[in-house]
Amino acid sequence: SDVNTETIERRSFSPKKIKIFSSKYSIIEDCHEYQFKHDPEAEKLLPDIIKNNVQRLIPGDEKSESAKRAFAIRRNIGLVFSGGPAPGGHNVIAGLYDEAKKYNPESRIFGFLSGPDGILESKYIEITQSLVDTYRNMGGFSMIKTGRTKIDSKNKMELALKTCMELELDALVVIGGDDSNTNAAFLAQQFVGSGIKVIGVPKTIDGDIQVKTDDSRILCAISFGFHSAAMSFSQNISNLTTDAGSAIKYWHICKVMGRVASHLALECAFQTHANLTLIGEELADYTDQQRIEKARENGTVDYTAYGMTLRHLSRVICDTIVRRAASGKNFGVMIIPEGVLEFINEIQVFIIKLNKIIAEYNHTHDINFHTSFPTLNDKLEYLRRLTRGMGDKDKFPIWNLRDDDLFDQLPSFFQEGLLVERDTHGNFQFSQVKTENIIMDMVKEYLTILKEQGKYKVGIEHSYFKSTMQLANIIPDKFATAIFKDPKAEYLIIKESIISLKTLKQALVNSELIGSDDAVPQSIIQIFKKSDPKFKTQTHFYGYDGRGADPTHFDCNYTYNLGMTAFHLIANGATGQMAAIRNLEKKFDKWEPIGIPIAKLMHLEERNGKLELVIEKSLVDLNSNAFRVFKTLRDEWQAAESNQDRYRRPGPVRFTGNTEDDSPIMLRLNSI
Ligand code: FBP
Repeated sequence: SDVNTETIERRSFSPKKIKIFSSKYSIIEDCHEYQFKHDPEAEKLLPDIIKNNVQRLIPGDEKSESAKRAFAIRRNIGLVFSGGPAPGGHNVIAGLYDEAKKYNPESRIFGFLSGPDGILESKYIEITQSLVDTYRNMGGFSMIKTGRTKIDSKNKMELALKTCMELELDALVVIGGDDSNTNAAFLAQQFVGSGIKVIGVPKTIDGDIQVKTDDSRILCAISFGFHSAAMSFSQNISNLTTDAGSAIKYWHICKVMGRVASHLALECAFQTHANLTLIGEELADYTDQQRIEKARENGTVDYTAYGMTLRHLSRVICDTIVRRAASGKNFGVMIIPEGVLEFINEIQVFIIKLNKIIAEYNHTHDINFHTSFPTLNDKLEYLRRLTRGMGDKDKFPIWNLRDDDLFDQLPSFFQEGLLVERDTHGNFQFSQVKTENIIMDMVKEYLTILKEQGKYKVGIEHSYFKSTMQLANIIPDKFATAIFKDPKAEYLIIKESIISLKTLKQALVNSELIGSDDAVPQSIIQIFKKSDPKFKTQTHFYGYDGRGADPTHFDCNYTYNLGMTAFHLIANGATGQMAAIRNLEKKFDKWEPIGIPIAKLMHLEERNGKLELVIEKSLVDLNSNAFRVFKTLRDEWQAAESNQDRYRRPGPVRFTGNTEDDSPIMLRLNSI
């Protein structure tokens, strides 16, 4: 059969319901205590929804006739997935469907197919009970599929309105990330006259939709799908820590998704205690104090001293590798966030410049940049023409000889990566760039230098080495030499940076471990050979697999309640709001369904070379508890000075039982 027991159990699992959803009706209460500093541009572009407040759903009067009427209306509700899949999406549909049918079995729910294209092309299906039951608590967005089309032009807005009017929709629910919720706000504004409500739902495994008020009160701690993806990645990474410590010959390099923010990498670090985890936001925050001071003394500012360079990053990574090797561990597990390059100053400059060049080209020519210049060479030639003052140089003074020079030094696969087509929202597509190879190539280069300098050596197990050396030190020399010949030789090889058999012999003679006429004993040659490190890596990408994982218990409950929240917001007449659950970081009985005004979350951001009004992404906050705890513990996880690794086993993704953590570790730390 195609259906196993796990699937049957999943389908029959009933998520918990927040208490308010057991009351007969809900009403909306405006919460004026939550304020946001919004962008003035949002007032201009979204005048009808910018005044929305945060809304809390509270129990309504059970005897109220008007509430009874409002809830019992027969409604048509459309819903659409937008952007990358995220575990739990089907439960949003289930929550909305169950609630809509509960109040009026005649209500109809339509699912637009393949993302926003389904709205533009009027392609949809009616969601039925059996469809909902087939997909309850199941991962992916396969029920109605998804897509990344943006409804941005006047024409597309009109097409969207036409489809929704033809279907006589009362409301449209957009289940998507920051860009899709941005889209939801613009649709809500566009639909004002039609009476069709638009509600957003915060989805993305990247976890970068988090909403805080001006005074830092958390309204939405994380988007749905994050926990499941993090748990799925973590299980795989944890398996690799076991492999690394067993085979003792590989560094496993794990790139984890998160187009920009490093939340997933941080959560995986907490879940697995991998030896090294890079957090992009921290790299951007780095400052080179010496260079800053030097420039200050000269009365100048050295802009390159702010933020970490690629070269410096490779040094930081090498430091961990070398230190672990010195205590006998020439293996380990490293987590690299997919979007790390976004935080490297020199790369970010390239991305912005190339975004502008490509956007300008598309704007001034009838043909798309990538169609005009299909191969990498064509593209490079075009850039060179700009620097030589040919082509459209006047229009693109931003690309100069220095850029050309620096760009030339990059490996061609990376040049190609930097020139890949932007997505429909104008985002750079990091998932298509082999970030891990760029970084690891530089690491390998530097390790070779360190090896030549005798600084990268494999020591023997730390505790053994330490205890025998301690013993050797307290035993009189003449006995020590006889008894501890090998450890002493080892000590020489490691600490005295012996890098060739010739210098080894000299060092042994100088330390009187052998006579000048003696041959170097085989046992010592073996130690020397063992200490000669080979840096071997295996790279892995954890992304699409976690996006397609089944939802965790946390995400099953979270998304089902989000679906119900979306219905109650609609029933109460809300529009331009994002359904959310407050207190997610606390125990379930504290969860509270709310609506968040999307327009107030907007700011101006560079997209496709222009400034656009979009929802601000939430990045890892370096002052958060979670990051501070990570900083305190990461040295222990690196285990450079001990032979005991501190790996943690998070176990598999589950939706029931006691083995899975209740919620992301990051969330629990931030709520302390
Ligand atoms: P959303 O923001 O749409 O949820 O997508 C996030 C993500 O999973 C990123 O982590 C990743 O960079 C990107 O999607 C990959 O997208 P694509 O499916 O277009 O390759």
